[in-house]
Amino acid sequence: MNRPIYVTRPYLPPLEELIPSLQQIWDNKVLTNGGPFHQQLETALCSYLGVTHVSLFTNATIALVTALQALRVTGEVITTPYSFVATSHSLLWNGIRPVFVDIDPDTLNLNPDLIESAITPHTTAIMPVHCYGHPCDTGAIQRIADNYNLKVIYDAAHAFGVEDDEGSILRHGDLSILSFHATKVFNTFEGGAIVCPDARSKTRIDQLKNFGYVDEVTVVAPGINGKMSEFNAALGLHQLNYVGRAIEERRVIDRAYRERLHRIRGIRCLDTTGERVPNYSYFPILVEADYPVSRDDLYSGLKALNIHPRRYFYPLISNFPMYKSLSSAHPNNLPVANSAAQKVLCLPIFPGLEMSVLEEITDFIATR
Ligand code: T4K
Repeated sequence: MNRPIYVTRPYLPPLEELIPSLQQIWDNKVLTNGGPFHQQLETALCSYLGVTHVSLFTNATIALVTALQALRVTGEVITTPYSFVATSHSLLWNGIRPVFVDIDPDTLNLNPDLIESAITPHTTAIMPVHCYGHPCDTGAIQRIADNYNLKVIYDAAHAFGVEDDEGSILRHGDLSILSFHATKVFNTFEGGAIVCPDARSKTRIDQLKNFGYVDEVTVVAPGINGKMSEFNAALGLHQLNYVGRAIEERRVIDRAYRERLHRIRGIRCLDTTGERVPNYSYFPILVEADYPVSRDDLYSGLKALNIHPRRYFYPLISNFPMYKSLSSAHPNNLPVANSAAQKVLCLPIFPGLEMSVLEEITDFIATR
């Protein structure tokens, strides 16, 4: 396989399949603002994901910002430091103070047992992340939210297609946000969506992503421009035909990694027991203290072979300059997250990754 080997590569449908859709866009000259491909992709995603309402966005970051605005979230929001920085940036963009709570050592998701003690009179919502597509403890989080009258917005950027025993995990909470970035299981180059439970919420979200316009002369809120273009939507419709196959290829890779890594002392793979239908979006390993070399030595060793794993999520969000002065960002408050950020390495996983390369990676890990 051609080097370099990246942590992920986007899956793309055959180019010739796209041409008729592009021709249609060229013919009808509707390029954006809720055109026919946009409508079709929303409908197709509802059916694929088993949800009732989807509002497409230009990316997940703008969708997160809009979701908070849609629910009129203010004050303080409890969230995880162990995520991509977009999660808490969406709070700052709304003038909301993030309150970081530590993660569970097994799932690396927000630890529900620690949420209650972080609630103050200013808390209005919880923003957990289904990290690597592994479901949060949605039942425990909802019980706390109900007790304290808090909203729950799930950052489900990694969780396309993931199901628990009762269906899509996107049904949990008040809103869930998906990312369709090039690096995700399902991509529209750039893109994202808000999954919402009812038509009323979708109408408000659709207005907020279109500058707050209700009609030609009425603007009800300082909305943003978060609309997905017709090109991205058309691409998404074609991708949807292949995503099942792409996830199956990921499953085979996930299984091969687990089989080859589970006997190596000091290497821990995360469980996927929380989901009935996983999506294998990432393959994180934790390099523990009894492994012969440090995580960073392993990382550099693989890079020297032109193989590029990633340390998602290092540095921790709470250690970035715009967050580290928050009292909840102190490392003493977040021991599990700080430790995970020092140990994690996400190995390459994507459709088309050759078994010989996977074996080279696992052999290298086994022989340090
Ligand atoms: N919430 C969570 C929990 C997230 O993880 C993210 C994004 C968001 C919210 C926000 O979603 P968006 O607003 O992006 O929709 C990447 C992605 O840019 C980002 O979307 C993703 N999470 C994050 C975890 O990873 P980088 O800076 O690591 O990406 P980059 O460019 O280094 O790409 C990683 C590898 O992927 C490259 O080494 C090669 C490969 N690649 C990448 C691109 C862009 C390709 O092969 N082709 C490509 O076009 O952030």
